[in-house]
Amino acid sequence: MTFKPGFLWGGATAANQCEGAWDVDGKGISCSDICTGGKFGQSKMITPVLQEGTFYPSHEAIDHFHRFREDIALFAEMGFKVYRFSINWTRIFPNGDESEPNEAGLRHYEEVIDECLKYGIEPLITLSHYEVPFGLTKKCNTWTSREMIDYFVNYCRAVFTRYKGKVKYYLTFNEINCGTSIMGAFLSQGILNDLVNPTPFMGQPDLPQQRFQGLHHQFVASAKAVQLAHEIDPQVKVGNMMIYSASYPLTCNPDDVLKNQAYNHMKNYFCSDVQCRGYYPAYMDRYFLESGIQIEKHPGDEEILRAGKVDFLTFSYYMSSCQTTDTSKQKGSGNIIGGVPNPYLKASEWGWQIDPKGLRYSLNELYDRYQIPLMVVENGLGAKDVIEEDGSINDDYRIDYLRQHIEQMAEAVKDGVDLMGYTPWGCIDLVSASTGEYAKRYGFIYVERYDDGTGDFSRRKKKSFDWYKKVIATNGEDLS
Ligand code: BGP
Repeated sequence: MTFKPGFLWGGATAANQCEGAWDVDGKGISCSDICTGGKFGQSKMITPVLQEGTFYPSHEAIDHFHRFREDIALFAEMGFKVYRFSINWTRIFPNGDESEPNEAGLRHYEEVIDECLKYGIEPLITLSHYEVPFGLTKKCNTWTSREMIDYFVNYCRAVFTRYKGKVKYYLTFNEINCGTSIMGAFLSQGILNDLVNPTPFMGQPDLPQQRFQGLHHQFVASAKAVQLAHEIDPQVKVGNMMIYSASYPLTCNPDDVLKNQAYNHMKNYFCSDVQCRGYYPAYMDRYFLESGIQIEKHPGDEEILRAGKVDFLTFSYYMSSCQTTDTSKQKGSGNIIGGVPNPYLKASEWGWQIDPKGLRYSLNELYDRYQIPLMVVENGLGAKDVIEEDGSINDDYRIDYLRQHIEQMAEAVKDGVDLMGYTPWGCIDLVSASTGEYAKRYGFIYVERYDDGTGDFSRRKKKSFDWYKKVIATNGEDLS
């Protein structure tokens, strides 16, 4: 058997993309709640003042808040061993800075956790998944400010204390290294410099000084959360989470090789180096110096980082790209990762280049670098699904994608990688993080909800549902 006994097979979601119920039970507004819908090639908008009559996908999402029992029952039917979901910070602390938590919010997630445990499903909780309280954007421009560390730790304390004994696995910040890119300023860190006018999601003027200072505050907050979790419950394991996109030099020209190394340092390794090793990597000094970025660190921060190293490393893996200094090469059309296309790979409809072998390569690179357990907590194919006349959804393209990635995970395990589990993204259809669409579907379960706001939220199994059930039942041996 390739995958170890107890391998954590499951699926992943995020609160803002599936829950809806955006203002129920005292929930505050989160940054995702002020984003309109969009589509590939047409950016969603950030509207600091909510507009009457505008469609905000997160407000109802797929109504998982009210239907979590039905959804978890379906996950259990597939045999999930783990369900990765996030807690929406604004359900617990509506504005983000209150001293006491909102009991209704805590109770809701307790019910979700209990529902998982009822089926023997391990909850894996992301503490912050693109859901920064908008109240904190208004108060202190979120992670640009050091105050955020205390707000986050206070929130974590409420969560760790309440779910002690029930939850064994937490992740601090979803795709924390998104903050090394322009897109991460608002999506990941909640930074917004114009609180009046609507701004295109990808069009906010970029201030790298803010993002990198924000990352420093997140590193310290994450390290404090790791220590706090261990203090409250020594059984708990806390991981980091990053977006990992394998990157190759386009040619063996040493210029391309060096450019690729610099890309990897910045995008793929900077954050995990800090969170797994407990200190800043030397290569960032030169970048900061040459970019005029000054990170304000407080006395004691270095000790905190060292003492708050993560127990395991998790990452999302969707695609890969190439780097070159040849300016005649066209950039890829994918909307998240830069770089130029790899001529050996095909892309999804959204321009994400599909590269299963890159997952094996990535797992080996990461395990060799950090020597701690790894988990793939997002992977999947965003695609348009069609309901046939007989009601079936034959998503063979998704099965092929997942099969090829699982095959490569198995190779990586044989290579010696310590892999804990696998939670494909959007195990139930939900709202896209980058484009705000429903049309980009990832799930084993189809949700009748569409970009024009129609649909009755009903659920139906896709062909991939039974396929994944078999994969789990055979612990990844039968991928046919
Ligand atoms: C990751 C995010 C998820 C998720 C996924 C797919 O970046 O952590 O929240 O949405 O990507 O991306 P998208 O929804 O843009 O297709």
